[in-house]
Amino acid sequence: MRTLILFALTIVTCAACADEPAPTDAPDAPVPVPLSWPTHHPENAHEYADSTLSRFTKLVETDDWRDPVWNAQGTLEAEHEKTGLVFVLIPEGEFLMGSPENEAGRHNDETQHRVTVGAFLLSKTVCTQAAWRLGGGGKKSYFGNDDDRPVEQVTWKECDAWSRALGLRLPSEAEWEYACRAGTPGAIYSGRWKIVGECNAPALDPIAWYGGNSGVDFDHAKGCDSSDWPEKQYPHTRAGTRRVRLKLANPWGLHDMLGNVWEWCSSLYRPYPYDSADGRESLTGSGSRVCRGGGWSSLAGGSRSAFRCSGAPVPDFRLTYLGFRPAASLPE
Ligand SMILES: [Ca+2]
Repeated sequence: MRTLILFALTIVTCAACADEPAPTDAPDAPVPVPLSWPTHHPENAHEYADSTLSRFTKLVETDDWRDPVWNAQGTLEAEHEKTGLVFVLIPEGEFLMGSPENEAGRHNDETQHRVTVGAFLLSKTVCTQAAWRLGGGGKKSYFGNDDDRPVEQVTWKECDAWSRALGLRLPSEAEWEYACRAGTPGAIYSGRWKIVGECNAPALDPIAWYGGNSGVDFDHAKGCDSSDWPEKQYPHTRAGTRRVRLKLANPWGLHDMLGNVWEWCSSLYRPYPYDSADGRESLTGSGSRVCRGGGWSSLAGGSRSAFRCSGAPVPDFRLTYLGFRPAASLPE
């Protein structure tokens, strides 16, 4: 994997977000336990299938989950007890995976095709150092001793094992891209996608820490020398990971999908079309696993929703700009 990977992200800011859940109508049917979240959608909330809502209810009634609420983006979320990570309920749906041939920064392994994704949960942030420790993980991060920074220098096997021990899992690359896009068709989930320089795509700045801005007001003693990075959006000389949630969330409430650290996916890297049944989701299969989203040292072109990083051999691959974001399945 190149140290600098080009990607551009588009962030969508959420308009007209509800400050708090709208009043809910009193349900007529008996409710098994007191629910703290409305069973009717507040204004601007996302539409979930009734079956998804009932499976989410079943999930948050277990001891492993707490505090379900509608968030400011109109999606449901709940906290995972053992790690303190908050997960967003990602609605089921279909999307166009990949990128159009005229997208700036595009690679030829991004052929567009339609993919259907079932409802699942995905952490609002990448796994932090605090969550990694709470979940039983050992000391790993180069940019360590900061609870709110991403865990990094973690291998795919470590992330997979850590997740499954906690009832979680890694997302597939289809789930990851679907959640990253959050309904947006463009290169990134914010504004207009334009690459001005190798490390300069202005629309990334509100949503992502990438090579163009990751050293601005850098706040960790172990910064890496960024003085010779090309065509930076802002001048900086030391860079590294940044605390999570400092940039705007995507339309479903997920932070740092683009930038900060790359994120391991469950999938083996194979050509499109994506097919979850063709062996690429085998947890024991050999080959490179996909990582997504770009990191703090990425070029603008590498920070796009559709970008696939394939240069990640398993099992020993670990980098200071590679972490992960756990997912969870809904109960049947
Ligand atoms: Ca990321």
